Amino acid sequence: MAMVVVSMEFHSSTGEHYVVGYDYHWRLPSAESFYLVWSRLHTFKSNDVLVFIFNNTIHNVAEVTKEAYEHCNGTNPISLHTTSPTELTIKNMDNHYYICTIGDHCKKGQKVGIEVKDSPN
Ligand SMILES: [Cu+2]
Repeated sequence: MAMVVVSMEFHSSTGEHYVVGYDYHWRLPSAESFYLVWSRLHTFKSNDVLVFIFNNTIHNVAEVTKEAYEHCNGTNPISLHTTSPTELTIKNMDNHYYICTIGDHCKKGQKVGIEVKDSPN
C-alpha cells in the first residue's frame, strides 16, 4: 500500500520523459531539420524531462541562448553536459535551446530548440 502511494506521488510530480531524436538519439542527423521536426511534434511543459543519449567520446549537450543556438556558438554555454544519458528537466516556461559543441556538428543539424507551451497540471 505504501509503495503505491509513493509511486503515484512520483508520477504526479514529474512530467513526461522525451528521448531526443527517438531511437536515433543525439548524433549527427542525416537531414539538418531532423531535430527541428522532432521538436515540433511534441508539446513541452515545465517539469518535462529531455533525455539526451549519445556517444560521449564524440558528442556533448550544451544548453545555450537562442542567439548562440542560431549561430552554433558553443563557446559560452549556459550548461555543458558530457555524460550520457543526460536528463534535463524543463524548469520554467522559457524556450530552451541545445546544441552539440563538438566540431561542426551543430551546423550540420545537431541542435534542438524546445518551445514550452503550457504549465504543468
Ligand atoms: Cu556532436
